[in-house]
Amino acid sequence: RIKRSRVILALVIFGVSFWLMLYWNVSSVYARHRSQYFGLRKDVIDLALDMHTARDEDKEEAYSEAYLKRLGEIVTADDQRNYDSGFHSHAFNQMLSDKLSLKRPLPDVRLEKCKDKTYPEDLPTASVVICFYNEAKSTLLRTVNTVIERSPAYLIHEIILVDDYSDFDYLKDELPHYIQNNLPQVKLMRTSKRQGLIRARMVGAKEASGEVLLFLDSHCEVNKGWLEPLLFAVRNDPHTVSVPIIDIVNADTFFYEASGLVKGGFNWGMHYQWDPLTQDETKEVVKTVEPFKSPTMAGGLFAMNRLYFQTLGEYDSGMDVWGGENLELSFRIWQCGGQLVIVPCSRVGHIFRKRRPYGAPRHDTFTRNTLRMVHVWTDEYKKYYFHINPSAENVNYGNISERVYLREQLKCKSFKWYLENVYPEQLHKLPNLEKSKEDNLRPENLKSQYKTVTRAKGLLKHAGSGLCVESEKTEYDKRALLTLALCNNAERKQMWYETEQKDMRLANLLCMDRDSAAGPYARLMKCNGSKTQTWVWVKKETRSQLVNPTTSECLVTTGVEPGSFLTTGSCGDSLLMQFSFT
Ligand code: LR7
Ligand code: MN
Repeated sequence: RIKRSRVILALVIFGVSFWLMLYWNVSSVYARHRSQYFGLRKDVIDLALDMHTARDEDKEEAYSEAYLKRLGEIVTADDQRNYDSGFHSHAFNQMLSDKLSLKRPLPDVRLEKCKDKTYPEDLPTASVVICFYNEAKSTLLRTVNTVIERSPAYLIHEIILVDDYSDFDYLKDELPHYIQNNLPQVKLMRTSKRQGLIRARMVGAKEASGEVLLFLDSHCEVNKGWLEPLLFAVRNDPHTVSVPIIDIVNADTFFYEASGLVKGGFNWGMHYQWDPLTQDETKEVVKTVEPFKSPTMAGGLFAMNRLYFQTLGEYDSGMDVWGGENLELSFRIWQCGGQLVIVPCSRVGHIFRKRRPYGAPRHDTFTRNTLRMVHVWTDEYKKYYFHINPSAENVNYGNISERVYLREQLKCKSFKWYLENVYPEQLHKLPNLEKSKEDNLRPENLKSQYKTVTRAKGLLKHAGSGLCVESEKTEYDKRALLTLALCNNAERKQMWYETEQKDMRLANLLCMDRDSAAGPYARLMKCNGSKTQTWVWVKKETRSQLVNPTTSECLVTTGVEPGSFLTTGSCGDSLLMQFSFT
């Protein structure tokens, strides 16, 4: 008898504590997230959180432009204008950013073991270098403020801001005053003409006098304990370049989200990509929280011994504005005797946006910069790049003799050595030169830099005819038009991926695009996050339509027989506009 009542008692205690724990857990997660929006009006916070959970739970309306705009409606007409112009100039929700505290609390997303790790006091000092071009004031100051707030003061030798000849008035007038009056650690420089981020960083690095250079983008938020482990890795070996885990600050909601354990790679289009760690590697990192080797880095956020940066040849000053410098530096580090590591205990948030809101003086700086890199560093392997990218052969990339000379002077190893020793996975992914370019266009070569999470995958079926939307050519043919055809589950050119970025990707490769400048029909284009590639499902009573929120037009077929083309038009009740995603 006694035994039985004890069992019951134990069960009751277990039950009660289970629910308490669950409640405590859920509510503390909620509280933690609320605190990110500290200082905002309650209704604004609720909406921002709501947008998040809605997106996570895959609710329909959640990601539509209209829904996001409610954030503007809740506040004032000024805010609304701010909201639109903010997206236009910065490709993120500047209105919300302006309302958030410059030092809002962030969730401590570090691995448990990182939290009680200690570092020696004699770490090298850092010169933090932040370049910016037309950055928003709040995001720029938040970057600077979090660095000041979340770093031991004695480790910050200086913070160097390099204004890359921005046009915005507040950056020219207000910012210098603000810095002078409030931020004694900060040195503000301005280039005498637009240099692009690569040369602007070199300008900042020349001015620096700390032991370690620490580069950041101008829209970051450093998190608790970010600095010490980065400096520790560089102190232990001056030829080690250390990179934090780059967490995600959502461009729409400014929600801070932890990134998983990944390392840097690239594909043969020479785009940077994230590679997941294997299960064993993950286990090891969770257990030891030690830095782990990475074949490449994303480019914007890293710590490097200043003298080593110089002797290794800084950057290629022939590279313009944006792109390519990250792989160039990564290859150079590895091939010339250094190493690149990701430091799991260091966390820095970065605003990932869907497009770059600024132009470049030269047409396609990514291709030009990449060509310079490819010709200096990749030896005979450049044939793979050109096989994937034949049109790059005709692009002018200027004179690279200085960089070739640098490579000789530093006695750097071959690209073959790099692949075999640092990125062996990539050797299994060599394009087959015997096959056509098309056959080689595997997903990893085509995926845009704008990586995104798939929300759903399936056939896109026209309700009236029961036919499915497919590419008139193959799933990887850029510019191909979209047509109706008999549905076939096994056909790659009918398999659509709906992503978190609100685009529709065929075979997860190219995006449905309705750029009226390209002609009257919908077509496939390289994914670039632009408005003409944004699609939202609107489902009301009997309607189920795919709408482009910018133009408020609906996807529509021009006929109901196979071969009919797809275009867009004003939304209405027509059967030609009814689609389902199965
Ligand atoms: O002409 C310019 N002058 C500048 O000073 C253009 C840009 N900039 C500044 C800009 O204000 C920003 O602070 O340079 C910085 C980087 O520009 P972004 O934020 O537009 O670039 P990104 O974040 O899209 O690009 C990533 O790849 C770039 C390749 O050239 C750089 O290496 C960026 O630093 C890099 N960002 C990161 O690595 C952060 C993590 C994102 C990822 C992946
Ligand atoms: Mn950036």
